[in-house]
Amino acid sequence: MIDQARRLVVVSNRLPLVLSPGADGGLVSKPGSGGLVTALLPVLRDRGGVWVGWPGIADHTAEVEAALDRSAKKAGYRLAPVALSAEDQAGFYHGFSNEVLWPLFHDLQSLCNFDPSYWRSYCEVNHHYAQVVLAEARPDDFIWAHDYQLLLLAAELRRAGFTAPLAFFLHIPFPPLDIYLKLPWRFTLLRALLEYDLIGFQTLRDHRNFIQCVRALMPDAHITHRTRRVDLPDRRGVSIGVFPIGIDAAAFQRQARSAGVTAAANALRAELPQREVILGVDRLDYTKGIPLRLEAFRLALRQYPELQEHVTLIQVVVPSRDDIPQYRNLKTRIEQLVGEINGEFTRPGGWVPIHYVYRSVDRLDLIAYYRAAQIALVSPLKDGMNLVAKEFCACSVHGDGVLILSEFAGAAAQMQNGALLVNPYDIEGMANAIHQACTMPHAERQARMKRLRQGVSRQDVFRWVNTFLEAAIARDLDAFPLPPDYVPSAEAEQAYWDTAFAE
Ligand code: ADQ
Repeated sequence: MIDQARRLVVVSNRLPLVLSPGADGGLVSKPGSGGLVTALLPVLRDRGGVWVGWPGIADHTAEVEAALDRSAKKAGYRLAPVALSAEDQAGFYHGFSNEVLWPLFHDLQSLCNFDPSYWRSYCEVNHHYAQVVLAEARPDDFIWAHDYQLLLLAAELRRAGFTAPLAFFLHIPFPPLDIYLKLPWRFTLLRALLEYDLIGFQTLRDHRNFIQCVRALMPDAHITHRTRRVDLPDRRGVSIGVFPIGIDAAAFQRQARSAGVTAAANALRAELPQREVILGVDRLDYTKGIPLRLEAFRLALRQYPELQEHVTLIQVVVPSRDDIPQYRNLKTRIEQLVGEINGEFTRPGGWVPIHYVYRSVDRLDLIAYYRAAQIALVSPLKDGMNLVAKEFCACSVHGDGVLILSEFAGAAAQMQNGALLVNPYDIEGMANAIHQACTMPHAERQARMKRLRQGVSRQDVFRWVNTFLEAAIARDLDAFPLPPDYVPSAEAEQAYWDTAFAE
């Protein structure tokens, strides 16, 4: 069982809220968005503890402290801000985190900008986070760092003489050796990461890639316990685990059944009568595969004209990182494709094939979209997990939704028995999957969705946190069952193509 007495110190790039100057000159606090916040908020609220991170504002003033204290009182745990200058943000966050690690770890090395000044800033800012942790932490706290912005945090803490156990969870994928090797700072980074005592990955794929890198780049590392432990000559062993993240499934289900969401979903459906509603929901990000998805939808409409006027794609895109040129270009590309497709197929006074929503929608509106849709099209080029896939299933309360899911989303390993898996680079395959989903018999939809909903409920976020904390305390991962793996099978692919072309 988890030692409930241990206080939890969560360290992540951002605090789970954003402060910004309000119209009256004071500070406004807004809840943050994104997978990490969605996953951890309910847990810290229940256990109590400290969350260390950047508060979303450059100046660190008494006013910021006061605003955080007010929010912390409401939230039930302490918020410890890390002050980052605009220059830090540019080099550490926009630079190294989002122009080097993000594309590299999603296998998109050609999008990387390996600017050495970004690396220096990343080292300095990780040092800075370590200083705040040192000021906050008590010796018996449980310190849990999150994600690719903090790969060097443990090494910085160790350098300062900190000896308590440190755990880390990587929310994004870990790349295979050939891609990781492109990183100019590959040895330093890998060695620094091994200063954590527990490293958690989303999937066996990421675990395999990591072990492959350790084997190749660190000949002095001794890998044991069925690759779940790495020993180095100069330090104690590091546990390497796989913990696929979940969602607060019960909360999504409850909200999806609420009167407000039911009314909003019915209103959406009333606007699109007799139509199959396909939903895409993504942060604006080139890893999410939005342009290829739109091309697949266009191909489905061309190849299966019977879908025209019977299918509507609602694509919600949440603005993100729009100060990075690649993201602005992506936005333009999406708008262009939406325009082209609507231009080609829209019927005068009637059907518009794509409804494009470019804004952050609030949670209940998002759930209403999930509930109103019969099909979710989740096709990232690569994704650590992808919570949208799980949220859609939790909200499909009538049990007849169809999930089309990229085989390169971490979620594919757990959801392969219910979802229609697609290769997001294969436009024809995706177009066929759209057709298959639209024409799937009701009984098959229900059987698939039942399996998906059971999995999402069972493997929820509370179980994820509990398992991670138990693993951190046990330090021996042999007792922890490994989650399912996903590797495409030639037989399944052949069977798929045989069915796709059978008349
Ligand atoms: P993200 O890249 O942010 O997370 P994802 O897992 O899809 O990706 O999570 C997106 C989250 O944003 C979902 O919880 C969703 O509800 C929320 N969201 C979507 N649309 C929204 C909107 N309009 N307004 C507000 N919130 C919205 C990273 C990794 C993923 C990994 C998660 C969790 O990149 O691979 O699954 O962390 O570990």
